[in-house]
Amino acid sequence: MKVLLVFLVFSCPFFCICGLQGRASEEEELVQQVQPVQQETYLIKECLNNKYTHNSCKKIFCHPWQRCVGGNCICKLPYQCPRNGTLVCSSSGRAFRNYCQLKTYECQHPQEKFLNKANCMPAEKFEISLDYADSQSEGLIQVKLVNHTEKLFMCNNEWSMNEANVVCTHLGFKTGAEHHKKKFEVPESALTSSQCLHATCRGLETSLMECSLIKRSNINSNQNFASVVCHKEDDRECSQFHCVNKKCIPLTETCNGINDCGDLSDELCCKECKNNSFHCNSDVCISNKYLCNGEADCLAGEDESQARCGALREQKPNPEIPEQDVVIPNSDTDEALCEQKPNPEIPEQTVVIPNSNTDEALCEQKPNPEIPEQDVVIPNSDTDEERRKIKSQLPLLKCGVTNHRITRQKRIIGGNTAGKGEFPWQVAIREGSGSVNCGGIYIGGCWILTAAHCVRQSRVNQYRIWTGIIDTIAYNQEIDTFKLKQVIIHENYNASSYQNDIALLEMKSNDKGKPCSLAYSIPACVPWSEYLFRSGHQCKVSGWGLADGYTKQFVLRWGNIHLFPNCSDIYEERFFKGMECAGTFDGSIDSCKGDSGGPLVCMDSNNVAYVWGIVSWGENCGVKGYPGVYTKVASFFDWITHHVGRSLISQYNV
Ligand code: 4AZ
Repeated sequence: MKVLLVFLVFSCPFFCICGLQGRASEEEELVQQVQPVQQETYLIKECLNNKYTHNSCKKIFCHPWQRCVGGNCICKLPYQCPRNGTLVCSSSGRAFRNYCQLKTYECQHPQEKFLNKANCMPAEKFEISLDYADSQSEGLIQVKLVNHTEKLFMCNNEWSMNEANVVCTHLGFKTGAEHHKKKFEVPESALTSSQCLHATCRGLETSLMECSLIKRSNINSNQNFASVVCHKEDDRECSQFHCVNKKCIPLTETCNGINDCGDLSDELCCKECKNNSFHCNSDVCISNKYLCNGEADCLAGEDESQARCGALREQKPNPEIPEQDVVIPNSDTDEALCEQKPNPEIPEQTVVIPNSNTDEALCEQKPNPEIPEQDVVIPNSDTDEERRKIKSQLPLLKCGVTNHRITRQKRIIGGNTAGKGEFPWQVAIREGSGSVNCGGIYIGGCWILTAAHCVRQSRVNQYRIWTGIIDTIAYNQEIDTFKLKQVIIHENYNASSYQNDIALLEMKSNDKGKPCSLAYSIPACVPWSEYLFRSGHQCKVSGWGLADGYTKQFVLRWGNIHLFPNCSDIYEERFFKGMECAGTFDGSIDSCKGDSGGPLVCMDSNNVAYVWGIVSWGENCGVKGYPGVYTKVASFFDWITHHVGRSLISQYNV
């Protein structure tokens, strides 16, 4: 995408604003600069049209106090949060059972921000102010902590757009910060403080108190304090990168793993990532400090894969706290208190400073023994751990995991013979006592996913679903058979073009009154986002369809094939949105007649299987240059949830 870099620079140009205090100057004024023409190679234009933000669960995981509905993270109600957790207090002194409940309340009452963990104490305020500037939307940041009289400047080292966005959001600037550094004229006398407050935020917190805060000695950093210019909403022209929240940021700041926009929109549509940030398969850039931190940020978990993190996990104690950091005592009473409850992780001379918390919470703090002397962790801030805890308490759907490792046996077309339990989501659809005419995929409850061209509503009573089956001839006791309650064919299925070739079959329970119990089946997970897997990814197709030489098969077979790019170039006007191509370049492995309705599953980094495709059609079978065509299940996630219910198939974001 070619972009003309003739742009208006507001205030001081972005690249020249730096942290040291100095004189506010003419640079503040609107200046026009002509920059060389630059080719923007990082952004994906079609993706940008979707206007994805930090609330788009097709691109990111929702916060644990949110749910994903129709592709958007929306706030839960307090009762939908886990019940237990640490008590928290809001900025107006209201107590909440836990952090999740406060955050759900904050959604409806934006003024009600997080103040601290533990019980609420008589109102003592936490204050942030912007000082030493003419405008109220910018300045040096000063903070007064609860139970502290003095005001502290924020430390400037490691001060990034993440922290600046949180300060501005906290102060009521909805779109966060415009710049995270700017020169301000500050009298020498104001700069006497030998301490500063160091913040580490993820960037999407709404209160600075949610960030991890450490009081640091500022001796070595040369009185260098953090400043900010908050973004005021306006309708200025933007010839650089236009964030979804209308902020205008330099193109150079996109796809760098830093949330410059404040709504993440500069990081969600990236072909590649700059500055060593990590590129998720979903084309999202994440900061490399989130790699191997025990929490998946990429949809398919590749930032936490065993292959990437296996060795690292053994070496890395805590990725967030720098090596030389230690916690320091400040009062004798606190020290005495915690001495009674020795914590093996706190070195002898260290104690944590209390603010308005209970003694217990005080001693519960587990500071890192490596925080440098004179530095003090502000307890009851840093909700990241709390957020992770809540996340771990959310219900987790069991799907896509097999009890068996898939074996590689000799010989679908060019594939292998499946072993028992290797494809526990695979089902066979039979008409009466006839042979298997189509495959299907068990997705949980009483529900089977298949191709619309496999079934007719009028034959609902004739169909039988066979589960736990490998050999279609030899019936054994491990096979469960089910009659159908209903056949739901996609309302826009087109029998001549095979558009929307998808259907749901609801089985009748085999045990009266009880839900379907399938002894030998495990559901495949249903992908909630088209961005979970991309072209090139290797997936597995399985079925009882014709094999090499168009020969009939009785034992389940499977093959490794990969997702194809540019399928519309191959099948031209026959290819539609909601279809996906997969195969091998030489056509040696392919699905064929009889495999229809069956699964194409793709594995995420934890080897969890997602039903990515439903076998639909293709130009014959095994023909070089003509991969099989599959119904792209992720495109029908909302349709599926509408019929089967969200809770049954939502693996995350519930
Ligand atoms: C079929 O007729 C069919 N090679 C299924 C898959 C493919 C072709 C035909 C893909 O059911």
